[in-house]
Amino acid sequence: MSRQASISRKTQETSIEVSIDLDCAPGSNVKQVIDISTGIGFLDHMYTALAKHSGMSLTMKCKDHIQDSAIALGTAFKEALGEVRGIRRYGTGFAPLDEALSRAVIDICSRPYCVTELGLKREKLGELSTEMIPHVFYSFAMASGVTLHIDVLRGENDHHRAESAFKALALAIRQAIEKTGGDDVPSTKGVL
Ligand SMILES: [Mn+2]
Repeated sequence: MSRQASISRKTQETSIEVSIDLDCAPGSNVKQVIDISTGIGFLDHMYTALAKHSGMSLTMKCKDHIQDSAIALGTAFKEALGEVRGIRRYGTGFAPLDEALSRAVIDICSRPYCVTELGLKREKLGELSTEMIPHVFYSFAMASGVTLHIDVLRGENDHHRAESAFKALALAIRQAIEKTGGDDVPSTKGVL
């Protein structure tokens, strides 16, 4: 069973296309393809890091609607994952980038929640308003239905802090979506 999804949203204000394939990590025999174009270079850089290190193929075309891009990504992620069955469910990722270190913890549980402590001080990173970064994580969590905690534990440089946060999330996702080889629902309730 391939874990893929494509989302296309067109309104008078926005046009977004997202395609995702969750099983493109090295060794999977599927070539990982990443092609992100949001109109904001720094955001493209962050989404590219997220896709690369989570082992996904991800193509995303949108313009100027940062929040919508994160919602579309979350929606596509949830759709690609399908029923939460035969995966690890919980994932933890730690990622350094030079002096910065971040921790991300994810629970794929259909209980959307997001807590972030990023400690970003600059107003902008490239053309991206820094205040949008926690909003991207929040929107992704709400749309995908995951519980997400992301903390930047230390770091001086805001570019490094932000990028390590996205990479930590990538590693957490990669672990959480890993197939167990079984077919069980990873919950005492028997449903997620
Ligand atoms: Mn960078």
